[in-house]
Amino acid sequence: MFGLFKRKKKEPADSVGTQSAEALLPSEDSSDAAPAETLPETPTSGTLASAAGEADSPRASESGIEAAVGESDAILPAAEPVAVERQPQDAIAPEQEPRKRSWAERLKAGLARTRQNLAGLFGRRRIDEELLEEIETTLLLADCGVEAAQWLMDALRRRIKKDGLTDAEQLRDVMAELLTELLLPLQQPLEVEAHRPFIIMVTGVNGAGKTTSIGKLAKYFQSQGKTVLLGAGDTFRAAAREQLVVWGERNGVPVIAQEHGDPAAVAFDAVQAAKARGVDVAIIDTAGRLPTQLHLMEEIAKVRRVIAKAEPGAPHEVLLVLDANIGQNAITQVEAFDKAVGLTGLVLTKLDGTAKGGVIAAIARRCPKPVRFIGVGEGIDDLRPFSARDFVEALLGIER
Ligand SMILES: Nc1nc2c(ncn2[C@@H]2O[C@H](COP(=O)(O)OP(=O)(O)OP(=O)(O)O)[C@@H](O)[C@H]2O)c(=O)[nH]1
Ligand SMILES: [Mg+2]
Repeated sequence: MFGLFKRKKKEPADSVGTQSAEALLPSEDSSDAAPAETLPETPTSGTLASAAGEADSPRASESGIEAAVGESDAILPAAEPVAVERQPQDAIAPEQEPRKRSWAERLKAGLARTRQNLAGLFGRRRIDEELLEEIETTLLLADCGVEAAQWLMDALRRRIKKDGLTDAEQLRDVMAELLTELLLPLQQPLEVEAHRPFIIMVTGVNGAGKTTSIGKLAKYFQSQGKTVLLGAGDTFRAAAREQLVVWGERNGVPVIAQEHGDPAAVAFDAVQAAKARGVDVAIIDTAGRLPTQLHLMEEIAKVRRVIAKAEPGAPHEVLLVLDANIGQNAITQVEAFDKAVGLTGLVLTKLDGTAKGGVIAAIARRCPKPVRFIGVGEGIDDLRPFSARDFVEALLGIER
């Protein structure tokens, strides 16, 4: 993966707006995905305006969209070579570990910090007010947010009273039960049977893991016997298109892209192609954007409207990809993207890293949306449907 980004940086800009877009996208790297509020206002507001201007060009206008689609200049079937030089294997090779850790091991490793903090509290000691305060602090430090921490503590106190609990060791199972109760409503697997093609639009801030998740989703749906098509709706950077094309090749699925398109036109093309080819699932990538970049939020709302023009009722799923490491900023992102595009589900990525895991509880209390998938790595198989029970077990270190 890293190699891909290294190369991307060396490439000359080869599409309209690439340079300005590079300037406005703060980082591709997850670790740099700063919280929206803390990012300085971009010094490139001039280039931002020009990027937005392109998106609003007559070519992209909703009235002119049919004409624009007719001009589509690149429909890239899976095996077809593309103009850009790359080495797909190198670019998206998963970790070269002798034995790759299992899914559960990686999730557990990712949540280790929170688990260890909680484990220290559920040891041999009596339940008292001091312990309860420590548990609450640990929940807050684990990104649960005030509402979820409060909800869990109230429920915990009720259970202690009701069941007459005295020993801290008894609290681990109670906490597991309460957390599962809190998270279970978010466990709603994505069903793609209802429509054909089933159109998925993928949104999120820069570097959240959208494109990587799309690559993994393509594999996931194929493993379910579905045919898949991808739409390269991140038209800001040529490298973004290339990245999706590589994932398309890796999965052996077609990628709809345009050399000089705008996001709405590409999305329209992708839907049309999905209908014409009779594929089961079309997944449309979009460029990363911050909720504070209002014109870009408007642009993505337009992409959604154009998809609906191409196929009434679509998109059938609007996913927000969230980096699990961003803490309470996740709430801001869910609310902002929901307002702009009407979210129907979330993908939580990077749970294999330093994520504390509690953010999912915060989402459950503050802005509940189905968590369709969670990601625990950069490899093609590192995405799974969210299971509240598995997640809680990994978080609390419960073996079954
Ligand atoms: N460890 C880990 N890394 C991930 C995961 N998902 C994505 N990444 C990495 O995060 C980085 C950004 O991923 P992308 O898929 O390019 O993110 P994006 O949201 O498409 O980024 P932009 O298009 O630039 O907005 C890449 O280095 C990915 O390999 C995950 O679940 N775990
Ligand atoms: Mg991307």
